[in-house]
Amino acid sequence: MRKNFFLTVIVLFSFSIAFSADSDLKTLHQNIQKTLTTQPAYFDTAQGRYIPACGTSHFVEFNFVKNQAATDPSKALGPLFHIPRPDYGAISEQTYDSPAGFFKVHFVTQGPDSVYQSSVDVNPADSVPDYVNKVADIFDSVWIFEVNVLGYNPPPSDGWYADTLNGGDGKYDVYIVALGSGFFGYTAPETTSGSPAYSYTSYIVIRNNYPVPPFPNRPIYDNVRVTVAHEFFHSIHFGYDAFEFEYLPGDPDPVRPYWQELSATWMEDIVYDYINDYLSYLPFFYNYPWLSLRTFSNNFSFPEKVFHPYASCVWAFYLQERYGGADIIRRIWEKCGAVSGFNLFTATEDALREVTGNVTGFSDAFREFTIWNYFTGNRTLPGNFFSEANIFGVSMDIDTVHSVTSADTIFVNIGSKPNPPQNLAANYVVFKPEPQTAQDSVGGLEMEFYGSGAGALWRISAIAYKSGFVPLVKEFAYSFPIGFTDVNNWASYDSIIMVPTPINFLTNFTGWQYGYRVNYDSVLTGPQTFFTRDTIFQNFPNPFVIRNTSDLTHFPFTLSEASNVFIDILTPEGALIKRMRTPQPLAGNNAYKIKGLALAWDGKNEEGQTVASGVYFYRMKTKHADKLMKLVVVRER
Ligand SMILES: [Ca+2]
Ligand SMILES: [Ca+2]
Ligand SMILES: [Ca+2]
Ligand SMILES: [Zn+2]
Repeated sequence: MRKNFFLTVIVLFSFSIAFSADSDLKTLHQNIQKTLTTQPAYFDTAQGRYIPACGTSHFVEFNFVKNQAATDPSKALGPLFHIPRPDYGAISEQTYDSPAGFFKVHFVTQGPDSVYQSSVDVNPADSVPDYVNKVADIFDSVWIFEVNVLGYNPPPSDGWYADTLNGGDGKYDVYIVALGSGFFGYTAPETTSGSPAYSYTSYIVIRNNYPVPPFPNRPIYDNVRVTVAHEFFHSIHFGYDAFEFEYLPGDPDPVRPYWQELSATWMEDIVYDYINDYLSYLPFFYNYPWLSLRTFSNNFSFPEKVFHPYASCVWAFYLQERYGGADIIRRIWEKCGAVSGFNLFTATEDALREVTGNVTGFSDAFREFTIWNYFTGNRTLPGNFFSEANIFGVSMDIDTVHSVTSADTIFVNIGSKPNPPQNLAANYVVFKPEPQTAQDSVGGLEMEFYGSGAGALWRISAIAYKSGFVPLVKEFAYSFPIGFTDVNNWASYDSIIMVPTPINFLTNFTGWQYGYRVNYDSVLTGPQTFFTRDTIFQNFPNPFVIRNTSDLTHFPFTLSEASNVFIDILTPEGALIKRMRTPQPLAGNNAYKIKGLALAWDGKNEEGQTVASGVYFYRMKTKHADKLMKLVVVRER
């Protein structure tokens, strides 16, 4: 109560002064409002489709500018300076509290902001348009998923600030309005929640309609679902740290919340695996392998930069699928929230070292990520790398393809690459072995790499790949400026791919040049094996959301030799719910990692009943592995 009173006084005080003291801020706010209500969707001619996005970054930047002004005494702007939320002008606003009680939905049934099918009120017939009911249900469902199931802190409540400013009460406010066709919706960070100071309250604005086009042609509520899953994750982000973005003073795009966008786009698919909206962004990653993970822009002259942060959701997918499930992303966000402002890279480093027993850090993970990215689209290798790689529709753009015979030496000077990789990006250079005789099919490739820039901190991979088989991956031994590796038995592979990546955090987005020398050597022979032991991975999707009787969760693994596979699903107390085993041994030296190959469970117990929502364990055994893992079941109503 005391906190309530104290903060309310500050709001009123700063509000009255700030209004006249900082007209710049008001102008900036008006410009953002204009952008959000008028900007059309970008039309991507290559894909032949419109690509709407999220408007949140505009308000992230606004909040940052506002906060800077607030700490400048000459601006006389208090930290609680308040910009009005969306309103509906002369049309009187209606509100609807979501059934689970988390949200207050603001809407109108007349005028330009009028909701989709505003006169349809049958399911339920409660004098609230069905669109509003459905939006509220989806918000409740997403809150339960992201907060209760995945374990994130709920966004801080705005209940303590003045009634005229907080939407009416402490419920989280959602405003349904007409937006420019460029936007699915946005989330606006608003005011410090007090503790810590960088934890912010927020509100969400979503569309009153999702017309096709420019929005994807699918049931309208699927467009609402991905929007809500994405935007509500932003409101969680602002609760952890409203300033968790890279800031590059003087840059045309100084505020770079790419981690918010990539993790929110990833979250869409964690909550609603079947919708796959993220696919439309992927060409802006895979066609531009040299662009840094830290790319961010609002300038549509460079659409690849505008959409790159959304497409970078693949980094979050990699972290999730490689390091034991969705928890790794929450761990990173929790660490981001422990330090005011941008600390993403140390947060990621620390989270990775925790979950791998200090074996893997950021640099190791990023190098491996560059390998996963090669095996996407038409290079998908079923059972390996991204579980949805086959639907990505794109594979990594290749810089150069060199054919190599035993007589050739491929030599490329430093400085000759048109698109060398920026930091946290890569190039893909392919060498095609072309042995001419039986004699020179024995032997392998000798590879040398020349790196420019001691600051590049190069990590260089070699992938030896025969189409359809699990690739052999090696890392070059590298000490600035020279690295080398060998690939034995070159005739065993269709291609040997060199993947150089500079893994540093310098505020320098010039590409790092490199060169190389590659030749055949007859002495490079010797056997290679792919799997030396069995590996059991996290089930996917996890959490396992059961909406339909056909929904399945999959249990991926690899086998070094032929083996039966056993799975027991258990309650947290250890009671057996369901036992599964393969009817006969599965082949060895194989990966069983994708839908159709991995073992699957429909969520039913031995009696054929779908189990209740909750945490379960599964024990999975193969000839050479035996592991107890956790899984979460969520039944949707
Ligand atoms: Ca409120
Ligand atoms: Ca999916
Ligand atoms: Ca932080
Ligand atoms: Zn977003």
